[in-house]
Amino acid sequence: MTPIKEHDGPGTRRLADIGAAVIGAGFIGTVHVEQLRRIGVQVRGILEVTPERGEAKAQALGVTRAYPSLEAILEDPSVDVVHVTSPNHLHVEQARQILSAGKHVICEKPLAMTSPESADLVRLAAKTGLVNAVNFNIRFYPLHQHVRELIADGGLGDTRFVTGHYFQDWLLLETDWSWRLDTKLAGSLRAVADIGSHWLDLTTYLTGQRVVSVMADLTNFIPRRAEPSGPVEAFSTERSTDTVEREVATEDVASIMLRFANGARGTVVLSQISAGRKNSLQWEIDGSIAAAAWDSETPDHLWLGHRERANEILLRNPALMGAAGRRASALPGGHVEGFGDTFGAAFRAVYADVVAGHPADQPPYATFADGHYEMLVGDAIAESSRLGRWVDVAGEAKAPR
Ligand code: SOE
Repeated sequence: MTPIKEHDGPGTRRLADIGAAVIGAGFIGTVHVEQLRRIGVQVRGILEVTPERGEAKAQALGVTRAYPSLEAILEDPSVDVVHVTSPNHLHVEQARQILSAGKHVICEKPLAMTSPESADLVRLAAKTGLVNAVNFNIRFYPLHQHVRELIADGGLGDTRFVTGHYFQDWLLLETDWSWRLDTKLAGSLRAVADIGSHWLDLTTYLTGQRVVSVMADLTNFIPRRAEPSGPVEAFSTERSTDTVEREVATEDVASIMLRFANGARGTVVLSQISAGRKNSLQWEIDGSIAAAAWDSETPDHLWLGHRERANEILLRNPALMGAAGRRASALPGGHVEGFGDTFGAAFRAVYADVVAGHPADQPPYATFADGHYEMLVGDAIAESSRLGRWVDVAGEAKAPR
């Protein structure tokens, strides 16, 4: 594992001095806690919806403190960074308070409920000069770090066609429930905001090309669902049999055509109701001289396609990857790195800036500005589906015809 660069010089913080607190200790919040420990950051405590739930989760995670409130976190001088893994509707206010209190922030995606809110957060973050990140962790599969360098160095030629999918089945049944189905807690987009944002951020990151125009069709197949009493964690099948019927209108599936800034075209299809697909993200990037493809179910394998010689499979191996791929790798080749490891690799990049005391000029991790851009893409997708025509992403130059 590449050590986080700790700058020499007077007054420089060391990673071991840095403290973090995590808001939310559900499925994803727990991964945050575990991966922070993995990279050597002190987890000072967690905050949950109630003090009792916080105490129980702190006990289960072996975390010393269950904070009673966000204010208590912000008053703790031993906390330098706060991770926000609460439901979407809390992201903006919590991130605003964290930045205003002078602490760095890592927020789960999507950054906000609306793009005006995310724009405000971008302005506040820039004003404070604090490290601000959105956890688009999938960038940090080591092979993705390698592919970004490969494409930037012309390894595939010009990017022409970008395709793929992100399929899950955890919301297939009418009895499946998540706060993400409630627009008051999650926002007006669901599959697009929850998993489409990952795929769109990732392909933009890998190709270095922004999506500038979209043509989308969003569809809901399950208009009524049974909401159980009490909290339900993502992918959990444990729930109360005491339920209330709820109307749900947000999209179960999405079909989206894409135009990229350099004239490349693409399509992505999203679904949270595809039986047997537990968390299946696939992409293929077809360039003018070669192609590459990846499947999240075999994350250490990179397919490389050629016209005039045999195709290849690169098995993640620091010895065979570029500097970025090596930096993101924690284990030698053949020792598969997975979903949770990407959080550690992402946090190593973020905390290198925390140790430095400010964001790098062009951070490898997603910043609030990247999170805001994904909100604008979401706006264009929603409008395109409503109008039934191509819609440009606000602020982006038109794609070449
Ligand atoms: C549910 O769709 C979810 O937990 C997402 O919210 C995460 O971002 C994704 O990494 C796994 O699935």
